[in-house]
Amino acid sequence: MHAVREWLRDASSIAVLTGAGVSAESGVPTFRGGTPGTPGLWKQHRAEELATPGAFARDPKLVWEWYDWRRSLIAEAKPNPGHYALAAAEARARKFTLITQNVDGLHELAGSRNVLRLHGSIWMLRCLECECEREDRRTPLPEIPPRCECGGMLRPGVVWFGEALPAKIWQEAEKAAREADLFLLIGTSAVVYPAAGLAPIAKSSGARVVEINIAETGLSDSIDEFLQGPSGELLPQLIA
Ligand code: BV8
Ligand code: ZN
Repeated sequence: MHAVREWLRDASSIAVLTGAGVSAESGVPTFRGGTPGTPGLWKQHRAEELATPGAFARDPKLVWEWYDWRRSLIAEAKPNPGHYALAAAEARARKFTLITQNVDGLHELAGSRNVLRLHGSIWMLRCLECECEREDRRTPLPEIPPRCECGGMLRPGVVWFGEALPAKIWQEAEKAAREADLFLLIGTSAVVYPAAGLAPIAKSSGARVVEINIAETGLSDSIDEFLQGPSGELLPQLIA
């Protein structure tokens, strides 16, 4: 822990990848917690089945019920000390890029400025017809599935499995990982690609990689330092 605090202080360029684990202490259930009531397991459906274009084409109402349920959960969630610590670290660092897989918007709410949202935002809705995109924070949504003024059906502004990540955002994330001399991997099971590829990219470009998680992941034995514990507790200790 002490060494990592020094690395943080001396780093000239920091890149961070966060996953659902950083929002767990805000009461937003993780994807693969697997316990009933998490997005990973909702009404006997798994996230990987519902978060796909196929599921939406087959049953837009069911997929929207899942997102509406998650939106209502997230609307009640507040950023936790881990989110605030990352926002404070950004304010103090020379170069700091926060890359997140989360769609809950809690990093922005905690004051993080330079946030790359690899998988989009649960608050954005996009029209399948006219492709217009707007932020809509109403929970619950007035109608399911929600409709655009043009009559088209709206979809959640997130990246589903099998869909490409926004090209510009992915390029910026890759660049930040390559140029970082310190890379923090926080609260992610590191099973979803291409996001999970960022830590190895940073490592092979010469960065020190530090992982913060309550449990080991597939990347834990190929990084420089593994700090075991809840990010809401460890991050404030690291960044204070
Ligand atoms: C792509 C948005 C190609 C939606 C998400 C086979 C078939 C089809 C595809 C694939 C395949 N094999 C591989 C793929 C590629 C696929 C993939 O990686 N699949 C995995 C499952 C194997 N990837 C894709 O499809 C990507 N696109 O490849 O496109 C392409 C290219 C060009 C042109 C066309 C196509 C798109 C991936 C994006 C999917 N969308 N979400 C929504 O949110 O509804 S992914 C989803 O998983 C969430 O975004 C989530 O963030 C992400 C990753 O999960 P985690 O964040 O890691 O969360 P998880 O629950 O897994 O883990 C929580 C962690 O926190 C745990 O480690 C836990 O220990 C820890 N934790 C818990 N509490 C705490 C904590 N840590 C600290 N403190 C705590 N308190
Ligand atoms: Zn429209």
